[in-house]
Parts: sequence; C-alpha cells; structure tokens
Amino acid sequence: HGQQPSETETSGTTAIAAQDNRSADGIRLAFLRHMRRTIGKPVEFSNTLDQYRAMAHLVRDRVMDDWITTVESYVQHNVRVVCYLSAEFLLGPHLLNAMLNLGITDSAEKACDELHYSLTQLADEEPEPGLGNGGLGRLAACYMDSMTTLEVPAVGYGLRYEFGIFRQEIRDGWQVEHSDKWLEYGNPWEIPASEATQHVSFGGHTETTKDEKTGELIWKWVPAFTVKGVAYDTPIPGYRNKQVNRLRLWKAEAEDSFDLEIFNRGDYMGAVRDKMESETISKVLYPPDETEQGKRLRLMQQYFFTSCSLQDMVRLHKLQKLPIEKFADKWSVQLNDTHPSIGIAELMRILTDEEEIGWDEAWTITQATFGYTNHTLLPEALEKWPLPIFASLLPRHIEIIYEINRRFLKDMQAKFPGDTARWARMSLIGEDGEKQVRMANLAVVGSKMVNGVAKLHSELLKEDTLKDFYEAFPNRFTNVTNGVTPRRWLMLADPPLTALLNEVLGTAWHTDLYALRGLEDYVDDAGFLDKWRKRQEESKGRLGDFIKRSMDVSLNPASMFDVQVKRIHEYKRQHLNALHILGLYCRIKSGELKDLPPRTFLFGGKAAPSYTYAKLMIKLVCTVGELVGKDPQTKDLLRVLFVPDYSVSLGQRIYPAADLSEQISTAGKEASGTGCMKFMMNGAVAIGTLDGANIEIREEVGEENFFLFGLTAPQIAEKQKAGYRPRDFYEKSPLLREVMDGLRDGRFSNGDRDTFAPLVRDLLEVDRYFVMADFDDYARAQSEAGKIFCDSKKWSRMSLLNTARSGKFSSDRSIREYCQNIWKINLDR
Ligand code: GL9
Repeated sequence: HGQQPSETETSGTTAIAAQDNRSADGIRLAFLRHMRRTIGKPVEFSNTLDQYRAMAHLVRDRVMDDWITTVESYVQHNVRVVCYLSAEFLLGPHLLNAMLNLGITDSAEKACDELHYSLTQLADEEPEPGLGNGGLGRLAACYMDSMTTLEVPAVGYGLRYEFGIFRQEIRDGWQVEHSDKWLEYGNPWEIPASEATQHVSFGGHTETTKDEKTGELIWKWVPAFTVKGVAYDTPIPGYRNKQVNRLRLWKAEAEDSFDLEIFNRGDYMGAVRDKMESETISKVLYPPDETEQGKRLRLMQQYFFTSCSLQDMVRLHKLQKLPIEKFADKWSVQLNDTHPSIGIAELMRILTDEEEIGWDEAWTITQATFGYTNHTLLPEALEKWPLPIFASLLPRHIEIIYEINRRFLKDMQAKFPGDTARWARMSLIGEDGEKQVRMANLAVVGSKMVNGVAKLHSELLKEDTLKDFYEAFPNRFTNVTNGVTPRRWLMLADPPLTALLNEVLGTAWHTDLYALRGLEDYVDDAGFLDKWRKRQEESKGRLGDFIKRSMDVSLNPASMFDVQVKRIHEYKRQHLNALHILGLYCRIKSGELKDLPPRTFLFGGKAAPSYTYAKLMIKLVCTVGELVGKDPQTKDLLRVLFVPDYSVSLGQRIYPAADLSEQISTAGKEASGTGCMKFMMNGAVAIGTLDGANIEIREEVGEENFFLFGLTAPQIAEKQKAGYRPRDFYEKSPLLREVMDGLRDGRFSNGDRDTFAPLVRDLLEVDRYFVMADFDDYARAQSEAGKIFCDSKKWSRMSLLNTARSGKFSSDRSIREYCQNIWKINLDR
C-alpha cells in the first residue's frame, strides 16, 4: 500500500505522477506499463485479449506483493500447514475474483473508463481453467478461497492438465465434445517454481538386501522409468486480508537424461514412446466414467501428483530443518476423495525406504498425517484398481499395501474373531473375481479421520458404505457439510444484490455469512420486498441479455425461471424434470390447464462422453424444448432451453437469475450437492427431495420455504428390498401414462419412436433411480410452486428468507469445522 513506483510513467502525452498502486491512477499506469513491456504493443493497436492480459498481469503483481509477506509470516511462525490434495480444482476465471478479494474492482473500473474500455468485456476474454468435472473440483476451489480468507496456511496440490474439461456444443440436441485449449495464449496466473521440481518413478521391480550390521532386510525399488514433475504455482488471494496461499499444480515432463540413455542404446522408437507417455500424464483431465482403457494412465496421474506433492512436503520440511519424525505435526494432508489415497502407501515408502524409519513409527506418522473426505455413496464410484495394473506400475507400493493389510487384518481378526466375511469385506485387496486394490479401504485405514460431506451422507457412510470400518473405528468418523464461497457465488455473481445487502446490513456478512440473518428484519416490509423483487427481475434481465447475445433466444423476464444446472446423471434426474414438462404440455393441450403462470425451464450441464444414457437425457430436454417452443398453444407459457457448455462463469450468470432451484436427485444418492447452496444464497427457492444438503437447507430455511417431494432414503431402500416395479406407477397415474405413451409413440418427437425407446424401456422396466415412483409427487410440488409464484409478495418473502438463512452454507463455516475437528488448527491464534 502506498508504494511509489520508482520511475515516472508516460502514457503518450502526459507524465503522470506516481500513485498508490491500488488507486485508479496507479492501475492505469501499471496497465500501460504492462501493455508496453509484457504484451509489447502500442496501446492503440491492442485488442481486447491484449487488454485482458495487461490487466491480469498488473493484478497478479499486486497479489504477488501479498504473497511474499504471507510466506514470510508462515516461515517465521512455523505454523502447521494444510495440504489439500485433489485431482481437480475447478477455479473459474481469476481476474474479477482477484480484484474483488484485493478490493480494487472500483479502481480498476475507473481506470478502464478512463481508457475507454469495459472491464467486463476484458474479463470475458479470460479462458476458464476447467481443471475439474463438477462439484468435487469446485469444492476444492471454494475451500482454497476460504482457507486463505480464514488465514489457514494451506497449499492446494493437484495436476496441471494441459486440456481441462471438454467444451460442450449441442448439435441437433446431441452433445458434441471439443478439446479445451485453455493454455493456448499463455496463463498469466501461474508461476513456474523451478526449485520444486520432483522425480517420480514407475514400474520395474523390487530387490531386498540384508543390512550388514543388523541383518534386517532392506527394500529397494528398481523402477523402469522416471518422470519429471514441474511445479506451477497459482496464488490464491484471501478476501481483503493480504493473505495469499499457493495452489501448486504439477506438469509431467520427460527426464531428458533418460531419453538420452535409450537413444544411445539405439532404441529410438522406444525413447519417443516413453517421452510421449511421460508427457501424457498431465495431458488431459479424466471425465468420471468407467472405461477400461485408460485406467493405467489414470492411476499414473494419481500417483504422479500425489508423489510430487509428498516429496515436496518432505523437501520443505527438511529445508526448515525439522526432524522427519515430526512430519505429522507440520503437515495435515486432506485427501479429496480416494484419487490421492495412494499417498498413504507413498508416505510409508518415503518414511521407511528413504528415511529409514521403522514400520511402526512410520505408520503412526502416516495415520496422523492424513484425513480422508468421501464424496460419494454410489458403490460403483469407489475406486478399485485391477491388481496386475497396479503391481506392474507400482511394485513397491503393492508390497507396502500387502504389509499394511496383513497387520490390519490381524487386528480385525482379534477384534471380530471368526467373522471371515467381514475380514474379506474390509481387506485392502478385493478377491471377488479379479483381484483388486480397494482405494477407499486404504484411505480409511490410513487416515486419522474420515468425513462425509453432508449429514445424511455421513450417516449413510456409517450405516452402509463404510459400515464395517465404522464398527471397527467409530471415533474416526465425522461429518463436515459442504459449503461454497460467498465471495464468488454471491458478491461476484450478483453485484446489485451485494450492493442491496451492503446497504441494509453493512459488510460484515462478506466474511460472516450468518450476518445475513439481519435480512429477516425486512421480511414484512412491503417496500423492501418490492425492491427485492425488482432486483430479481433485473438479474433475470441480465441473463436474458446474455442468452439473447449468445444463443439468439429471447426470454420472458416475467416468467418463472426454473433452473437445473449440474452434471447430467440418471441419479440427478434431469429426465424427471423433462417428463414433468411433458406432463404440463399434455395438460395444456387437453385444455385442463389454462391459467398457468409462464415458465422458463433452463438446463445446463455436461454428460461424461461415454455415458450414452446421459447424452440421451440431453437429447430429451432439447426435444421437449423444440416441442413446446413451436406449438402455438404452449410457446408463450412454456419455454425450455438447454444452455450449452455449463461452466463456473456460466454458473455465475445463472444462479442470480433463478427463481426455482431444481434439486431432485433420488434420495440417498447425492452426497451433498453444492449448486443448491449457490441458488439459496442468491434467493432462489428450492424444489427438492430429502437428499444430501437439501435436508440441511430445508432445516435452515424452514419447511414452509422449501418445496419438498418424493420418497425418502429409507423408503427407497425399502422399495428396493421389496422389489420395485416402476410399471405399477405408470399404471396408476393417468398423467404419467400419457407422457410415457406419448414418448414411446413418437408424439413428442415428430413420430420418431426409436430415439427414446431405450429410455422408455429402462424407466418402465428397471428405473434404478425411482423416476416413475416420484413423478406424481413431483408434479404436485411443482404445481404448488407455480401457485405461490403468482403471489409475488409471498414469493419474494420466501426468496428473501432463503438468502437470509443461507449463512450455514458458506465454505468459511466448513473450513472452520475442518480446522476444529480434523486438522486441529486453532483459528483464534
Ligand atoms: C461429488 C458429489 O456427487 C456431490 O454430491 C458433492 O457435493 C461433491 C462435493 O462434495 O462431490 N462427488 C463426485 O464425485 N462428484 C461430486 O460432485 N462428481 C463430480 O465432481 C463430477
């Protein structure tokens, strides 16, 4: 603050005195300087991308200044550091977020005005770093923001994918994927950290020798090849606290020396192949689907980034001259799902093979270091590696896992004598069919704490998915309900709402979201409710403008915006939403429904490229959109739009404009969900099942402010046990029958009876996700929501209460709980 640039800057004509580097003048000067020195163009020849880049660089400079002071203070105080290991970080664009957190948005806007640029136009040039698939990766990004804001010393560790999540195009209603070249024009937000380069080995075999003095066996791994890990750091600024944490992402490169060795032996093709294989490791983000080919590469990715990260911690530990026995006192490593759980075996390898610590002590250190967060109940999503692949890539680690397993099973045999079935279920090695390494079991056994991501989810983990482990170590299990950062999801996403909240509440809510409760004072203030409604209409207008510009479709801002944005999945049930719209269509056509309030149904989300069913669900939504949009009887009442290429930045446009938030997963399937929280903060009212975080949202907002429907998790479990027959529901419900028959007979698809036949057949015969069972009750809840929406005062009241009571869902609250219950970090230092 208040630093004087050492030289006088000239911008063409005038010499301007040096200014505070966070003032509008200071920013304009820095912008012109970067245009010249970093971009290398006369400002009058620059295009918007150049202008974005110059702006990004000057903002980065200001973040870097805070970074240095943060690092210095961490080293001085020798604090405990949280390492958040995650295969995904879905950050979203940096520029406006960094400005917000630094508190320089107004100055930057003023500087842009003076230069005759629009800051939002500049910001739109930033390619989004799409290094994640969905909720899990976005959660990691929200947690980085909160950890820094709460001044928790933290490092995020992950992979620097050259290609992030694919870009989605919708062609004739079908998803088409394109590769995401986010690094094409460079990335001003990252800094290579050459001192941190690591080397990661793969393959080969192990050897043992006898220690000459003690006679003990010494293990040695003789790997087949090594890959270099180069660190790229992205600074994560906290909210107006001059703190900056590090996100360190690893890029895989070939070891030059190794290539040369093969070249010298004359195996040219082999050398090229290995070089390609090395660099392939950080080439592309995996979509979450279960394709057999590519499994080996996925395991390589996981081991690669986890090993680089742990080696980096050991390096820093030694740099600070700390004894390796105190590793767990210095580092708290959180495993974001099982993807980095190989780290448990890797730390054991480092401690025993490299640091020569005895097994028992190494195991105590390892267990004290790790915490494991589980993010899913779907058993098919728990990672398992075929033993042959695992053992050939990581021959030393499989030995270590066998040893962990031998000792662990010995304990379990003592604890549960004679219960062989239980031992088999708990083993780290699955023996049903092909032998497999069970990563969730490894994660639980090797961690001090295990948590789910919402109350129900954590309960179901204990009762079902991880029951045996809960019975063995009940104290290891806890819950931390997810949260999202209000800085990005409220302040950045909706500046007018932010201004209104600041006007009535002051600014304390920025870092204490419970302060939004103050809004409840206005819940019966007709004037304020009117303001609330107008603000909401303006938000809808802004989204409408964007959709007009990008898709050339006009939306009616007076209609109810009913929104479902999230990954496309059967369990999330976008098809239930689509079938309900078809129900409305049928009832309008038959004349049964007349004075329906107009509705705009917005959908967005990506389907895993190999997930055929999910792609068919997108096609269904688009087909319904075409049907109701063309029919003169429905086109003014119903509009259905699939917005392509859903992303963080698109989410920021959509959440503020939503009236109704669709959270309609089959109860017991959505671990938490986090979109629901973003909607709530922005004043959308939810329609949803008793699943994941919905339960806690309803608890907070009150049942009268939540449209509840559907079977509960225990009811679903019961139906499953008793033998669920979806056809019974089809036969009982005339509306459902009309919809399903119409879909089968091509009534909604210009006579095409083939496209949706697999979907109709599945829903009537299998319906794993209880769409048929929940259809009628969903339609009932929807119609109730429609009625209340017509009473705009009542609706505004509900909307306001959703924002007012969203305090719990700040990721600041989540991080506080991690600090207290898992990381044992005292925040009131
Ligand atoms: C997920 C769960 O499905 C969500 O319910 C949860 O909110 C998030 C964050 O905890 O984690 N687990 C998971 O594998 N994904 C989640 O969203 N999937 C993707 O990120 C694609």
